[in-house]
Amino acid sequence: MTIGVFDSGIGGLTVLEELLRRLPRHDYLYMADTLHVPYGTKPKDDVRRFILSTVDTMINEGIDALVVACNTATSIAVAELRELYSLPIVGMEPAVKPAVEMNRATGKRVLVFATPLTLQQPKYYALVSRVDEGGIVDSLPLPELVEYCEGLQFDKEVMGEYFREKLARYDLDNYGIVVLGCTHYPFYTDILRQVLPPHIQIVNGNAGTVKRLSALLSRYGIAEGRGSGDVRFMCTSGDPSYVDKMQIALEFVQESYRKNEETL
Ligand code: DGN
Repeated sequence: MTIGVFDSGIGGLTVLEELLRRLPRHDYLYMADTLHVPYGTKPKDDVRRFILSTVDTMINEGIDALVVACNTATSIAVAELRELYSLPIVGMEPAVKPAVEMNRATGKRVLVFATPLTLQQPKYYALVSRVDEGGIVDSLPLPELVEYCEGLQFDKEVMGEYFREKLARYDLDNYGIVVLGCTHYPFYTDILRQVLPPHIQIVNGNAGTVKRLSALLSRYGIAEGRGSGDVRFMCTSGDPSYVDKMQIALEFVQESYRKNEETL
């Protein structure tokens, strides 16, 4: 039983880390669409084509379930993928609903970070209008962040400055939660922790996705894994140095999780 995990680049590794921790008895194929990363700043129709072609390659590799570990790809193509393939498929959803619920008692606002393409999609509008009765959700596109992440730019000074600039126009006292609505962004949880006031919680949708996958596998009768958490890495450009980079990046996420259990 192999679970396919797909992203434009290394972002989905933050989801893979959660999968390996929660569902260690499955094996994994991790696929990055390195020919086309980043997705979040490209035209929707192009991104849709890239997604369909990359998932097709993964299906041909023999996956038994698919995790679309990319918010941008989910908002554009998850419905179409479910029509095309009969295997269990789960996608990402920015954790707006739990954030709104968590903030109800405090009366503070919620700030969602995501790619421009995710924030422009009807799926995102539908989600916010469904859960944000009090009008407390604000959204901030971070168009540069995926490329910083792909370039392994994790310098505290450089990235701290980047976030401070993006947040300069917000009165952060009014906010209680920041939602990371792109799977690349949890790489920056530690840096954001230094930039944001201590009362602001940082949440992402990774645990929710893994829970939905677990439930879906049970429904398909394939919850019982017989694997051992093996991971095979692939990328659409076939570049072996990118495979090395994915391995290093996964170790980075696993190490951050161990250091900082409550926020990743
Ligand atoms: N990890 C993708 C996401 O969650 O939206 C990034 C998309 C992109 O390539 N910009």
